[in-house]
Amino acid sequence: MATVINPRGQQYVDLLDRVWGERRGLVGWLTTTDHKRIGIMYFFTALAFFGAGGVEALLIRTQLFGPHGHVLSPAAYDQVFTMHGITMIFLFVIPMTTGAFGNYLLPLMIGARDMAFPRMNALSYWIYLASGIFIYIALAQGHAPNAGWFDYVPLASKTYNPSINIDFYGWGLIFNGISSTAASINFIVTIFKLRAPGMSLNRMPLFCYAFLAVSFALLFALPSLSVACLFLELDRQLGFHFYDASHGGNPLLWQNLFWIFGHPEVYIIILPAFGIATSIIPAFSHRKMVFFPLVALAEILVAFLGFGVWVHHMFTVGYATVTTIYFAAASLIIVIPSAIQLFAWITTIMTGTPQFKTPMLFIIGFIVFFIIGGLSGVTLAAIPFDQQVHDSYYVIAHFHFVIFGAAVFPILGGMYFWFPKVTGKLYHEGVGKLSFWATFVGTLVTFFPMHILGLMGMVRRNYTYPPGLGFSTLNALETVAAYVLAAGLLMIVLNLAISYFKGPAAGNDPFEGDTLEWSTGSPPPPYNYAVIPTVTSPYPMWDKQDRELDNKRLERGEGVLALGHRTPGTTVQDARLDEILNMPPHSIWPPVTALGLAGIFAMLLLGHLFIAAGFAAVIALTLIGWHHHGVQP
Ligand code: HEM
Ligand SMILES: [Cu+2]
Repeated sequence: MATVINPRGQQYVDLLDRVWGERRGLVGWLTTTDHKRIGIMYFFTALAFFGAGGVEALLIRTQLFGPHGHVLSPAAYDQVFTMHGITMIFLFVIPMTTGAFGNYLLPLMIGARDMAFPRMNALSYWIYLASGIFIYIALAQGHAPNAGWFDYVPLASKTYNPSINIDFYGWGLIFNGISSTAASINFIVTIFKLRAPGMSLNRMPLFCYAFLAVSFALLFALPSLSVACLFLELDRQLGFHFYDASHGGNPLLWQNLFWIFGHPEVYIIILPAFGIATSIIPAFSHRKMVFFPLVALAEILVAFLGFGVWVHHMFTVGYATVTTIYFAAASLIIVIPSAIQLFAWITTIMTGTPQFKTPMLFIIGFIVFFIIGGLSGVTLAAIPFDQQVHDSYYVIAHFHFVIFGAAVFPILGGMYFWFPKVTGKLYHEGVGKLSFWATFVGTLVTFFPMHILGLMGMVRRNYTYPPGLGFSTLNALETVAAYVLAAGLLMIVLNLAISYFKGPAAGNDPFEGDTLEWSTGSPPPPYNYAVIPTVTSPYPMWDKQDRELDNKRLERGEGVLALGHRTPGTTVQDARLDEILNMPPHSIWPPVTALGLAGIFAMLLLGHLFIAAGFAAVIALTLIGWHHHGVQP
């Protein structure tokens, strides 16, 4: 909206700047409730955890470079691979997609001025940060969780793991889950109630459908993990017997509760990647996405069907075939909505005029890795084959192609794609392409040979292996490739960091995107849009007449809502104007509440239940202060 037509329009913009202007300095970031600033905080925090998870991955690979590695002791190795898994999944990939991309882009894409619950949004971030620090204090003390990211009992029980390691896992994940649950509620209400008037559900971008599916999946999956961890801590700290077979409990209860969460979790990881892909492909193919309604439906179906397959992680526990066969069939059915999306992406590219700039290259990489990971996934749904390769490197290969290849590549492509929007600068295209090829080749060579090692019998989670089993050459190759991959990732970060300071100006819409965020400034002003945008199709940015109409509306002061922190509330299906919502400005309550919660979990970890109750009282007081302000929470 940089192009203001007349002085009257400029007056409205000045007023909006005064009303929505952010506080400066550290206090400004500490008390912000602006979704863009919160998105940026999520981005750098998740990037730091990606760095930590990456260092852990390189430590693992260096230890496995050759037989009889001595980089890590067996005990240290257990902590490192466990922390690698926990970090990459709970502290990097989900906060990066939902926390950073979702937070920054979703309100912009639906034409809103903020998320529905701005202070709760800030709270989600501060809890995420606190829970990440909580878990990393364990590593700093040398007591990191060490029973793997799915933490099976009885290995994780007090009997076999008497120290505090597992308690950091149990309480840390419950703590972290509060952040994701609050964020999901925020996304669902924002998507259903804050879309710009006219953006009916059939005009909502596919990116938003992916985030709607993710939010519902998180909301329904997380309670299973939280209950599982609570039972674990009751067993460990208060001597209950939920998982203790010798006292009538059942260790398989943990596996079922964990994977009822765990499998939907993998779709929670990949669905935002689908959303990013559906944003980048139309822009660089210069055409609309084919089968739009089917792709939207497929995104939701993937999340829904993902709740019915969890036992495919447990084909070796001895369940009857009548049980496992259902889960095998259900796992194969999920291929259908995934394939619908795959063919829609490929058809859109092939029937458009594709331009292979860096963001698009990462999406091509994503499609290649999604196919490789998807195909190995199909083989793992075949029970007899799975029983052969369960817990081997074949499984490690499979999920790294889907989680790293298919989930992280769109994140990397998205970083390049929206960098100009967030910073107002262009990145270096040549270095961008180079960083893609290093990352692509590094990923392929790091993880593909793992299929072969798995078929040869190399099992996961072993800190070393003897010579003479034929594992050495492929492991050495994988380790070298992992360093090439790391170099590629570093090149991306450096390219964007240097371009932030030295890059040429990008303008509002350097890639001719189709969604609304490209219609406002780069970076967007704190109020996002001077005029709440007019929307008449799923491709609002390509509806030039509507964008011109908005300029005219600004001159007339229509839809400006400049009196206070305001954004329109609209009806769920047709997005007809329903009410004007008053949004809270900055607030100190979210970080204070998160600090109180950290106090509770620290005391639960140490077994000081009464002090934990004391912290709960403090939080009750902050919530009274929080609700004292009579505006949106
Ligand atoms: C950056 C490149 C990466 C490399 C080189 C890498 C390498 C590895 C290796 C070698 C293992 C097996 C350790 C063992 O079983 O002994 C592993 C496990 C794992 N990785 Fe990665 N990984 C990378 C990125 C990621 C990402 C991005 C994610 C998720 C978003 C991820 C999630 C996991 C999980 C969940 C495990 C299982 C840990 C466990 O057994 O508890 N990895 N990784
Ligand atoms: Cu699964």
